[in-house]
Amino acid sequence: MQVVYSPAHLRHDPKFAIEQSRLLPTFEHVGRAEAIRETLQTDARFRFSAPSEWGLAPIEAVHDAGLIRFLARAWEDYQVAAGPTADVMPDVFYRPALRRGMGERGEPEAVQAQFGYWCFETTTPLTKGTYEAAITAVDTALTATQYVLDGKGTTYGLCRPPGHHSTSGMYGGYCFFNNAAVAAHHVASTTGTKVTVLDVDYHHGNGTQEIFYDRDDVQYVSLHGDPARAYPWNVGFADETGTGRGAGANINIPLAARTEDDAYIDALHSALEKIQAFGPSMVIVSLGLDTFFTDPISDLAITADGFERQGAAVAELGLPTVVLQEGGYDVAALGDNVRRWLIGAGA
Ligand code: Q9C
Ligand code: ZN
Repeated sequence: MQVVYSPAHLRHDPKFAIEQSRLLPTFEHVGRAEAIRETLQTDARFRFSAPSEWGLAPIEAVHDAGLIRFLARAWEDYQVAAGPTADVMPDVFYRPALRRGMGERGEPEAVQAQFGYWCFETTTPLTKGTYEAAITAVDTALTATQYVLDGKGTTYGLCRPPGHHSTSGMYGGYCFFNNAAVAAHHVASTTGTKVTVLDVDYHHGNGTQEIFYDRDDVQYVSLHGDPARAYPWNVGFADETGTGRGAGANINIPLAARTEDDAYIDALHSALEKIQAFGPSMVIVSLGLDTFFTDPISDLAITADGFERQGAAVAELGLPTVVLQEGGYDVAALGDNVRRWLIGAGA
């Protein structure tokens, strides 16, 4: 199986974040992607190649120009405005109720305030090289997608930073650009065919849902920890099914705490039936391994065998498939869990 990887992810190098009211080392760090790379490189099933450059146009087709401009310059601007610091995070959030009845003012002038305008939470530091890393994660997704369009079979894009929490106009949840959404829009718009994003990360992909919520050419199907008890809290409920032309093309399957392999695979099969009924030309998998039973920030109970069964179930669809890396934070097990999922998918 082809793997697309770039060391450019090392340039996104966050050290700490405020998570659950504690100042903690980041769960999302450079060691994650390096652990996956090392494991896959020891297995002759996997062949590595570097991403090619796709430029900004595919990103601009999905994200607000203002968000892209902000991410490109905000770290440097902050150094000038607020003094030198490695990890930059918002400390004041703009929320519309602050100006209720007074009208919107748009993006604030001061960079310190812009962070809280474009970012929705406190676990996603912007570092010196984050923008370049995030651009390369999109290039990785698009290059993996191109391999699949070219008929080279199921391909894995080792994207880091991940993407599925980033909406058209906000970043957060360890994500900057929505790699899977950029790839899905690219395929739908350039081929005129339907595409499904199947999201098996523990967390609901609120960004991907938002980007495609009113569209009938991209279906979003997600299995995840119920947002009644899990991040991202505000989005991901079963009654969110899409709007307008997109009505029926958004499918959320919230799962109970401690869900094990058998119950997960049952839920996955019902998701796969919805995909078959939609009739996409391609499936883009948002692959999270944070459903693993020892993951430090999640509460499902999937095993390595369960991951292989997930990959096999998706492969049974018989559709061209791109697999893009999202979450997974038990770093000691992460490489092998990815490997098992991809073996299930036919590596
Ligand atoms: N105790 C991805 O997996 N913090 N993002 C959650 C849970 C943020 C996860 C706190 C989780 C973001 C790509
Ligand atoms: Zn996740």
